[in-house]
Amino acid sequence: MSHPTYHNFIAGEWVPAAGGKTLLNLNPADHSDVIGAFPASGAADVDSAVAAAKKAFATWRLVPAPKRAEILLRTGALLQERKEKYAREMTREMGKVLAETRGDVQEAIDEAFYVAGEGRRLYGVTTPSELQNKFAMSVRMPVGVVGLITPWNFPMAIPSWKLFPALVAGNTCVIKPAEDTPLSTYNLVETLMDSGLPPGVVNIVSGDGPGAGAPLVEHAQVRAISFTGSSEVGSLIAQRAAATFKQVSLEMGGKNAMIVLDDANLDLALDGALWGAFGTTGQRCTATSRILLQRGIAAEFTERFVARARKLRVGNGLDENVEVGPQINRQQIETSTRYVEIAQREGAKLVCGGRALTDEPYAKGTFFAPTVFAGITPQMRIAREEVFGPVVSLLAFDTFEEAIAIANSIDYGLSTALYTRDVNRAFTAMRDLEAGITYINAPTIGAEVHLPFGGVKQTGNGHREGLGALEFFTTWKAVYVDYSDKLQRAQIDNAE
Ligand code: UN1
Repeated sequence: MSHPTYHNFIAGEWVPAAGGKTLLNLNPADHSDVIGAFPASGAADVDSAVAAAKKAFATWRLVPAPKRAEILLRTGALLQERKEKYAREMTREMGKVLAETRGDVQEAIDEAFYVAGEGRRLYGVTTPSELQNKFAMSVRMPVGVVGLITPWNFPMAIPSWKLFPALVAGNTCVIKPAEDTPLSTYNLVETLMDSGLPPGVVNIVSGDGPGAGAPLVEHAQVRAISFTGSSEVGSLIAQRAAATFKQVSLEMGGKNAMIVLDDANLDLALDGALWGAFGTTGQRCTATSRILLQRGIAAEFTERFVARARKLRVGNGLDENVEVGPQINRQQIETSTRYVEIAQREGAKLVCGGRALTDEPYAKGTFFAPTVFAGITPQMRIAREEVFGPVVSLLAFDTFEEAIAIANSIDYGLSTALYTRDVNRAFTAMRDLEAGITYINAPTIGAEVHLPFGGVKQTGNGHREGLGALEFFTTWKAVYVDYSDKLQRAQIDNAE
């Protein structure tokens, strides 16, 4: 079967990888459906892209920020027109159901409109000088050429979280999309170009991590790296980027807990748990992967939750009746399978699913049955390590304090949720849960673009996307203007 060949996008031109190699982008619901061949880029391609970005920076940084923002405004409007087409293409390359890929494109639209408003803000600070007739202010400057490395689970939303704030601030970008889902990044960049973005301001280098990501991280001309992906890769990136003193923003794994107290609205908690655990086939860094149940409701919750998990319709995400799409690739199926084995060896009770689906109509894709483990203890690996698949663990607890301690007893700290009607406990949880995000009476997934997104502990290195993104993509400059017409020595001439 024939399929299109895509190239890298460098200095506004489509160019094949210097080495001529390609990687196939497959539909995870049907691996015989090839979306296209994408470049398997290497260091030479990264060099060209960085050179183009560096050249474009000389002029892009001087474009007034409100003008840069207008391009994003147009991008948001064009994405609205293209939403359905891009969502369908995203489901074909990534697998998640259409309602969710529409949401993914919508998240990029939201980000475009949110960040476009920053073009007329990008606030700095003025402050009095300690000297007379001297003016002091701090202004935000672009960082320069930035490298963006994005994951496959939010193929358009996450690139938009990084590209748009980087651009409004005056940076130029080289983006390396995940090799499983590059098309959605192409669609996003195509829309930016159609909105009037000058050539060279955004460049795409496709390929895998070792081939294309590593040279970007190590490149001397790249001033910052923004990465979303696993904690394992994030740690490697931080170490390698340290050699050239790059700023690095890392958004990584999670093992997100939902706590359900005895007084919770159980119907609501069940809806939330099902969506949090199996939405996006569990492949969100915010996915609910631990459900902590207070003893009084644990049995009823478990029974009702498992009954509903069993009934979830798994299949091709383009079918509007399907609720759970495939996993992205064979490697993820292997990870889910391995964790099922680990959990069973540890004594966890498999109550639903637990295996790859290989019979028709699943034979050509990479599907995994929605999986529930009960009887989990907090020390088990299944309760501590990220699976990134449709696998959820149920743990029982007695007191609220115990639940908070269990929720906090892991190395990650991205998202958390509490279901209760007790306002005192809600506020205590907001204060005490060690996580970048806490939901009350809502599941662990579903962050909005204009709030800070990111986590603590091994989830991140202190940066935030959304509300925090401009902090990362700008650097402060302090400016002093002395209008006294004489030399004034700070700390000396004004001293007693
Ligand atoms: C991710 O899984 O990396 O909050 C991002 C959410 C989405 C973003 C998830 N808006 O679940």
